[in-house]
Amino acid sequence: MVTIDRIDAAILDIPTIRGHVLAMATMRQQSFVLVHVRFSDGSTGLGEGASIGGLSYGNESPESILSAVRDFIAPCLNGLPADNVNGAILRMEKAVKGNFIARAAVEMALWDGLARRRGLPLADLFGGAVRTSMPVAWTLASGVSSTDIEEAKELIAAARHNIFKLKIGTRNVRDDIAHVTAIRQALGDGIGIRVDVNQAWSMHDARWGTAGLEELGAELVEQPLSASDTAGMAELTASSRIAIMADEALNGPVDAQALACRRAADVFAVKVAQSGGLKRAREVCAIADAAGIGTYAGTMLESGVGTAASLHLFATVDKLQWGSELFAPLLFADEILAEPIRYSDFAVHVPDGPGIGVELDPDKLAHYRRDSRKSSLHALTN
Ligand code: MUC
Ligand code: MG
Repeated sequence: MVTIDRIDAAILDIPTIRGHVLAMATMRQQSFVLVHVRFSDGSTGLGEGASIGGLSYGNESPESILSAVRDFIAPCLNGLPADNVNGAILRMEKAVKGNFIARAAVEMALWDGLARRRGLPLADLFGGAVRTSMPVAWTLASGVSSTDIEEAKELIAAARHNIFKLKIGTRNVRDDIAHVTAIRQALGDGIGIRVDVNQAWSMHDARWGTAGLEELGAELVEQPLSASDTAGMAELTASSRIAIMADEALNGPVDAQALACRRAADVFAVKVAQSGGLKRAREVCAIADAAGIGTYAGTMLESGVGTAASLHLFATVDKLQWGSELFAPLLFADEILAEPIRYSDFAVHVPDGPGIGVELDPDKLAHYRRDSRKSSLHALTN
């Protein structure tokens, strides 16, 4: 029987191509935790966990993810049967509460290892892909309207993106609406405009904001209110023509069920990391589907490793009415994969298997790695 032999993890810090201005933080770099699992037959699996803006987005940081993986998850999984990913998930959920991103990173590496041993794309472990590519939005978040417009025009001309998510919530509502209007007018019809408020609005702001956004033809507002304000989200969903999307409020199937019961969103931003893993993200999609809520493949701004795993999972879901925002590898100043994920024709393409279908570039790994512990570095590159 093949067993889980060793789990290593390391933080990589990679600069972004420009400041990424979100309501709660401005990112100038992203920090990913890469997880490498070695199995007793010599096979390996790769996973990733990323948070956004340190602890300003949620309750996990790169450092907490690293510690959870190394100090708590690895010891409870070592020696378990490698092919029983469901068993490992239960063991992790029993031993480690919360820490969804950390658990998801390890689970990803277990699925990747299993798929590689079987010589299959990871999507096949979830019943097979029903799509080989998906629409991919880009986030405009330079903080300056004219820079965002220039950036969007270049991306449209390159046939890379025709859906844009605008990060708002740092200004007052009136100025935010002026910012979205300027971009909408400059880009014209036929271009999808969505906004992400990252919880920055009060209910009063949201009433004005959603009305203004409806008027200018935006399609969707993501997490306008605090993640804890389910009643407010339900009220907005009932009263707005523009779609209301839950993001930070959605941490796995239990939240999905609660939001669906209260009809507190039109759309779920389903994130593998935030859901607690690929399997639980698939369950979130099933709840959305059963409740008539649309799905959107979200990101925690992962590198190509986490992005590839998400692509495999979202390739298998029946419906993906709002496409994806699996663009993050393009937000970083450098590529850590040996072969980058392909973006063309306004879509992102699912990498071919086995496993997640991508490999790390060992030189990039060595370059961006935060610590210099050679033992882990060796394990991550072999
Ligand atoms: C978020 O809140 O959705 C996703 C895309 C992006 O630019 O930021 C993330 C976080
Ligand atoms: Mg969001």
